[in-house]
Amino acid sequence: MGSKKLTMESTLGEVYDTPIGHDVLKKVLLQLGAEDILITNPLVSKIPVSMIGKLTGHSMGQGFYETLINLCNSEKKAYKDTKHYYTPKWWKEAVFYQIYPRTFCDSNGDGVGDIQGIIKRLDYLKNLGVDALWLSPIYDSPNDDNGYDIRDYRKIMTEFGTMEDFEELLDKVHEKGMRLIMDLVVNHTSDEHEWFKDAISDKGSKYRDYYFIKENSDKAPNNWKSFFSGPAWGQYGEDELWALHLFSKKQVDLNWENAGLRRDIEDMIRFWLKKGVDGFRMDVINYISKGSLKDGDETIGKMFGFTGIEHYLYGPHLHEYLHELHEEAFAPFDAFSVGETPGVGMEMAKLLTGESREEIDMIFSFDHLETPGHERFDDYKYDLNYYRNYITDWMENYGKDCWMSLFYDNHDNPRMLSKVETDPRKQQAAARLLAVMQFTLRGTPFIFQGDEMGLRNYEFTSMEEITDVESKNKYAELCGSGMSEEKAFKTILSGTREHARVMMPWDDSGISPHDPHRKVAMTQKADLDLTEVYKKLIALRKRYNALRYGEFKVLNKRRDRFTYERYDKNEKFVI
Ligand code: ISL
Ligand code: CA
Repeated sequence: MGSKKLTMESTLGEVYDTPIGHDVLKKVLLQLGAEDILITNPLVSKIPVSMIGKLTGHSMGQGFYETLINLCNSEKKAYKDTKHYYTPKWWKEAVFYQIYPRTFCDSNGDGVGDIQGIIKRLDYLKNLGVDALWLSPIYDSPNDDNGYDIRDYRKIMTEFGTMEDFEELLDKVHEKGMRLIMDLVVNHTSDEHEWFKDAISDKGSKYRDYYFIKENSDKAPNNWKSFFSGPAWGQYGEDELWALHLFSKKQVDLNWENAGLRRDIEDMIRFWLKKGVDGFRMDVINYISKGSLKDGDETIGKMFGFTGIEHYLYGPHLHEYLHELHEEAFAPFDAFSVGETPGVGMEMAKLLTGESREEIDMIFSFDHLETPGHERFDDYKYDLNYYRNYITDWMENYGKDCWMSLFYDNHDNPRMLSKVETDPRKQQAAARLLAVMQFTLRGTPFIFQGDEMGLRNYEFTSMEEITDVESKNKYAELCGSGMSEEKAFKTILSGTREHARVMMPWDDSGISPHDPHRKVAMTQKADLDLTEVYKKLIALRKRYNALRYGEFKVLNKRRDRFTYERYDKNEKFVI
């Protein structure tokens, strides 16, 4: 791959040859609903960058090209895969299970899931074949974003229990030979965190520089947009100072350029690792390095929905900060890390997870969650031919230095099964198909709570049933822009994260008697329970090396077909 400096006159092929150019162009095509054949086509690859607009039928501003070229020049060398085998690691062999504690299991009937509820279900999880648990945040929080707005990193959320409950959970998990990872939310804190309170009220506070705080003025410091609607700047405190919040107004972004902040974060991570936690899932970790606070390019903003994103999606110090975290916090404990990295493509992923880079172990890539040209709030049927192409690309090209995660669902998305197949008569087959791929492809499977019970989307009937801040803000925004309430609600229904946050339908005690959605989930489980299928597939994966570390070869990928081989020296599976 090229190493000369790119300019506006460089060709698309040259851009595509740089790791960032590769990922950005792929993402642009995905967003536009086009195929990447376009770029690999020899004719197209000779076209200069400044012609992309013509090629795609979109008019791009000058800023778009400049940003693209600058990003490409910031990282010209692709990651080189040097290995011929996969280094064995426990987390490559493990099956993970994500728990969203609020709706997993309620042990005391107050309507909120809790830590004792999780303890109650450990035998169930062990039995399923699960090796490791990922808990969505359980820290003290005012719950503007259900715990992703942390008020105190070293305290347990009162509704979920106490530190003793947590230690009991951790002990029991370990006693059963399982592992536990926590959620690490360090791109932002709650605006109720002590650091922020101090920072906003006291000009001389050392914490003022822990955030992006700017003097009061009539205009926000830049045009960046929040992921949860509206501008990414809010005004806080008596002096109405501006502070950056990429997510809700109560989630203020931390300034990672401040070395004191980085030391405090490392210290907090070690606090949990000393307790025996086995690692972390790192929330939006690729957003932590904010390059400059310059205005975002409007074309990029329109295309991706979030103006400003090019300044922090893959910021200038990202690798440096991750390596530092690795050295200071993770490595001494041999702890595991998986980064949540929205917008990161395969080449960037290699640079983040390549073994010799010593940054993070694995990432969650999200490009398979919607088919090209669609976004989460569209109502459409997912075409699995796209997933087949996507996953084949990763299987063939991610390399032996890197390892991927395999998942369809999490707490931020509607259920994949509902997207893939809406005909109830075919859902059983579709669910099995998804499961077979998840446990026989190469990578670490992450089950999201309820996948194994065949849970699907929930037919919410009004906005009153929707509690999620993202959906509520988006609804208000849509209605504010002139959309009818009915249409706005339909849009929310297609994409709301609430689908994944319905109380789990346990069929004995441990269910919230107050939960209005429970009945539906119980019916869904009753007609599509997959726990036995999951058990068998997990057991198979555990038994055969070929299914874990084996090679992958596509046999048939004609339309609506996907046949592949997994094999090693001794074993061979045709799937
Ligand atoms: O980037 C996005 C839109 O393209 C979002 O999907 C965003 O990356 C995602 O919502 C980030 O999720 C994580 O951080 C959020 C939290 O609300 C989510 O629950 C969490 O998984 C803020 O902490
Ligand atoms: Ca409870």
